[in-house]
Amino acid sequence: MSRSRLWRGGLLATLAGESGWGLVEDGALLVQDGLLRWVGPSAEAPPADDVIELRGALVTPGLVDCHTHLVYGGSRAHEFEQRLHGASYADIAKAGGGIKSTVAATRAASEAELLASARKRAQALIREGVTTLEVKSGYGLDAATEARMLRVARRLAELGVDVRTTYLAAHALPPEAADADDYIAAACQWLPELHRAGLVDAVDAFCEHIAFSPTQVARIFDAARRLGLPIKLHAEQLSDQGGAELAASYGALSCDHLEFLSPAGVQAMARAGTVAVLLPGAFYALRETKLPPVDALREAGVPIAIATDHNPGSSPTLSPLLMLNMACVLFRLTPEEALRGLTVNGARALGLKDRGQLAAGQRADFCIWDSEHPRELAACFGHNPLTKRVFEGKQG
Ligand code: DI6
Ligand code: FE
Repeated sequence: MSRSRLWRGGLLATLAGESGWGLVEDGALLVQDGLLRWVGPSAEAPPADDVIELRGALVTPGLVDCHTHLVYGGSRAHEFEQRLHGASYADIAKAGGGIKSTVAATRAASEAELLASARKRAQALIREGVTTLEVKSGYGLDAATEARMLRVARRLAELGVDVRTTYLAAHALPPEAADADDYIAAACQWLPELHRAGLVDAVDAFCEHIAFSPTQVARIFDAARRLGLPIKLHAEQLSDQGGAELAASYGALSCDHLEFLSPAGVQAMARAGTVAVLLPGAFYALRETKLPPVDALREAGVPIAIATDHNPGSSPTLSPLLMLNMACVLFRLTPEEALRGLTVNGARALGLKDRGQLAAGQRADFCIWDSEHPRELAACFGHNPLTKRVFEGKQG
């Protein structure tokens, strides 16, 4: 057993239970072997080998960014200008820009180049308190480049962040593919080897009129199911394709985006225990006007997560803290729902139960902030009050 360490005298936002901040004033955390061993009032804390005084600082669980496309080559800032001149995201995609242009740049990039650019992005997320990070493939769209992306994603763990990888070969039709069904068949064939190499934690797809149909997505899900891999889905971002119902029928961990989610989709997700991952960065950057059905999700008891969706096109943000603010201002989440979305429910969207709350038995991944109350994290924007980030019990 390693030395135990007590962090004492902080304002803990434990997020314990299903709702509420779970505040503990003058609270303490006992850490040993990378885990929280005890959480409660400082006055009742057990003895420890070392003691660190928090001096009233706010402590929250480490942030979980459960949806990113962090590994890619090139830049799409010119598309930002095109959209400001009136072109839509779908127009740009149909004209061969969008995801396809990032595919060309990613295929042209070496593994070292992809790693160097992805490390900088991951470091930006880490500076705002991210301790668990999901990264999707999907800019390779051939076996070799999808594998390269996933290897690079895995290596980001060297920065001191827990990385979950998601196979998203069903993101767009690659330029050399003549037929979408044939491409999906190929993408299903690449998966077992990537899985054997330990590169895949979950499988995702883009179900949309500019991407793949529910029937095509179901084939990818079947391939995932044969390997026992959990599934996720980019669903109802630009239109209602019934993707959420399909994903729920496979027991999906999450459906993500969801602006066009139908009442039937909400019910299907509630029955399956599927998490709704809302992505305010993409909503904002694409100047969307149709809001995800937050009230219906709440009423049905669907857990809500939020994430950056960092990607070079529709959500080029590297600020999870800004997503807290946007989730409240744009989607009308409460600050508490937003923080739960970026911690415990983000973890749930990845199938992880060992993080996202400050409680005995959870991983010792937490953030110390120069803030007086957790609601300040959502109210404030363009400012980072993180003073310390603890990952697996160690200060970064
Ligand atoms: N939806 C998204 O938000 C990303 N992929 C997707 O299917 C955007 C990907 C991109 O524009 O590069
Ligand atoms: Fe995405």
